[in-house]
Amino acid sequence: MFEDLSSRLEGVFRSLRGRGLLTEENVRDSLREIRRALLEADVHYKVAKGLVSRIEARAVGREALKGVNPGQQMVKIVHEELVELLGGAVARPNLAGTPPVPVMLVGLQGSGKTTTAAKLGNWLKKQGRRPYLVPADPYRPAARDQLVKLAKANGHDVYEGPEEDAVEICRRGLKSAVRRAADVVLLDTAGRLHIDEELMAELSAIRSAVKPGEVLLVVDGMIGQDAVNVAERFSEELGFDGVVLTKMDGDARGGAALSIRQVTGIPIKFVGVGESADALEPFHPDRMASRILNMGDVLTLVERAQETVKQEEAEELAAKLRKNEFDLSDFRAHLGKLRKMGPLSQVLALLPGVPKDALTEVEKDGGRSVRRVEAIIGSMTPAERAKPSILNGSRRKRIARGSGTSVQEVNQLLKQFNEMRGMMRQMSKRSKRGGKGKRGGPLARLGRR
Ligand SMILES: Nc1nc2c(ncn2[C@@H]2O[C@H](COP(=O)(O)OP(=O)(O)OP(=O)(O)O)[C@@H](O)[C@H]2O)c(=O)[nH]1
Ligand SMILES: [Mg+2]
Repeated sequence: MFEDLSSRLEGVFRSLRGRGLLTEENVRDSLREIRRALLEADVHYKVAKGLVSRIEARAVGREALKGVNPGQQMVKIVHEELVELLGGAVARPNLAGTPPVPVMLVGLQGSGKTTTAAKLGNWLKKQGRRPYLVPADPYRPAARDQLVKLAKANGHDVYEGPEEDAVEICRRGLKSAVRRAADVVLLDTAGRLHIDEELMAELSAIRSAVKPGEVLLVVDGMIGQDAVNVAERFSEELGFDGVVLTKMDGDARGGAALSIRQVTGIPIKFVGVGESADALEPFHPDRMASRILNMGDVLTLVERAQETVKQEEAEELAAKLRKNEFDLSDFRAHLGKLRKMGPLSQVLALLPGVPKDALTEVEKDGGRSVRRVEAIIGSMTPAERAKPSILNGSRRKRIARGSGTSVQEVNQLLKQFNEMRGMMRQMSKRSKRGGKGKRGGPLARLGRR
C-alpha cells in the first residue's frame, strides 16, 4: 500500500536534501508536489489542503538545524503532521463492559465484514478473550454458511440458531454467548450495495436491542474516495466507534486511510491486509505515517517476529550481537526466519532504508535471491562463515564457483551482511540505552510474548 505516494514524497525530500535551508521558495515547490502526491493517492482534497497548510506553517522560515538537512527536516514535519492526521494515538476497541460485550460489524456489501469477524476472533483470542461469532445476515443465502465455515476453520465458537430476523438472531446469539461463557460477541450484520433506509433501520434496531460496546464500520480501502463518503453516511445515520479498513494489501492508493479519520473524527482501529484470518493489524498512526514516508516500520516487524522467533533463539542472537559474534551462519539462519515471517518483499518493506526499487526486484525474483544467498553461504567453510573478514579474492572466487554465482554476487552478499550487522548492532545499542537492562535489546524482546 502507499507505494506511489511514498515514492512521490521521497522525491520531494530528495530534492530538498541538497539545499542549505528551508526557504520560502523551495518549501513552496515541495508543498505543491506534496499536495499533488496526496491528491493522486486519492486523499480528500480538503484534507490534503489542510495538511499542506499546516506543513507550510511549520516549514517556512525555519532555521536549518545543525546536522539535519532540509530534506530530513521536512520529513520530520510531514511525519508528525501525518501522525496527527491519522489520529495521533492508537485507538483500541472498547471491550470494557460486562461480558459478553457485543461488537457490531457494519458496512456495505463485500466490504469484508464476515472476513473481519473471523480475523477479529483470532486477534481477540490472542488477547486472551473468548469470542463468539453470530451471523446476523438472514438475507443472502450463503451468508451464514460463510461465517460458520470461517469460524470453524479458525476454531471459533459460532451461533447456528434458526435464521429469523436479524434483531432476533442477535438477541438469541447474545443469550447463547452467555451460556457458553464467551466474553465478546461479534455480530456479522448484512451488507447492502448502497446505503438505504432499510439497512440503517435494521442496524439501529440491532443496536437498541443488544447495546454494543463497539460498533465497527468495515470499509473497503480499495474504493478510494467512496470509502470516505460511505463513512460519512454511516456516521450521520447510525454512528460508529471505529473503522476497520480492509484490503489495504491491494494496490489501494491509501487515500481513504488518510481521509476517513479527519472527515468523520472517528478513529481507524484495524486494517485488513489480506484474505487470511491472520491478516489484521491494529492501526498505529505513527507506524502508518512511517510506512508512508518509507521510514520503515520496525515495530510491526518486531511484533511479527515475535510470533516467529523463539525466545531462546532470540536471546542467543542478542548475546552474539553484543559480543560482536554474529556471523554468516547466523545470517543464514536469520534469513530462513525472515522468510517464515511472510513474503520477503512484505518483510523488507517494513525495514527502514530499504529502497522501493529493491522491493520490486525481490518481488520479481520471488525468493530466488534468498536461495542464492543460501547457496553462497553454503559454499563457505565453517571458518569463513565465522570470520568473513578472511574472505580474500581467491576464496571469493572459489565460493562463487561452488555456488554457481559470480564474485560480484558474493561481494554483494558480504556487503549486505555487513550492513545488516551494523544495523542490528545499532538497534540493540539503542534499546539498551533505554535502560531495559541486559535483556532489553530488540532481538531479545523479539522472543517475549
Ligand atoms: N485482499 C483482501 N481481501 C479481503 C480483505 N478483507 C476481505 N477480503 C475479501 O473481500 C471479499 C468480501 O469479504 P466478505 O468478508 O465476504 O465481505 P462482507 O462484508 O461480509 O460481504 P457481505 O456479507 O456480502 O456484505 C472476500 O473475497 C474476502 O476474502 C483484505 O483485507 N484483503
Ligand atoms: Mg458477510
